[in-house]
Amino acid sequence: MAVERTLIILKPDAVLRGTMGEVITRFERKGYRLVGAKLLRITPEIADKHYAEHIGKPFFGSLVAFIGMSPVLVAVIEGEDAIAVTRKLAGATNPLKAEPGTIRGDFGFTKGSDIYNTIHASDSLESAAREIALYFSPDELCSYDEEAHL
Ligand code: IDP
Ligand code: MG
Repeated sequence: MAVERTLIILKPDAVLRGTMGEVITRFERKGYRLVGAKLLRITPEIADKHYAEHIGKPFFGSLVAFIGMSPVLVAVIEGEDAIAVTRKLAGATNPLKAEPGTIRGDFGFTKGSDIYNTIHASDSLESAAREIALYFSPDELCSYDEEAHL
């Protein structure tokens, strides 16, 4: 398995409910490293780029409103097989269907048809590269000294 980088976004429900630290802790416990992180607000313009594949879908308007309702924490996670494992740790898109023990299963909730699912995680090598470049310049990402890996 290769060492990969993937993008996560701790969505407004994590920021507003104060669960960011607990979510980040799960990645740290798993042995993954944070190689970049920043708070920013996802404007409709950024949302159009980030969620381009979903433009026109019935939930798109509520998704843009949700993702922009507060600042979010965008971060890059690095480690072995990080893209697939991060998706597994995140759990199913719908928090009511996500397994207990997953981030969305433990922290996510719904209100009617609105989904508050706590975390975004890139779904492939291509999306990870595209999404990391959308939020970070190369000099904002830190490499760890190989000898310092535990
Ligand atoms: P993913 O985040 O698990 O990859 P996607 O299908 O790519 O799921 O959808 C992107 C985001 O759009 C979801 O995380 C969720 O916030 C929102 N979303 C997806 N489907 C629905 C829906 O049916 N209703 C409301 N929001 C949705
Ligand atoms: Mg997706």
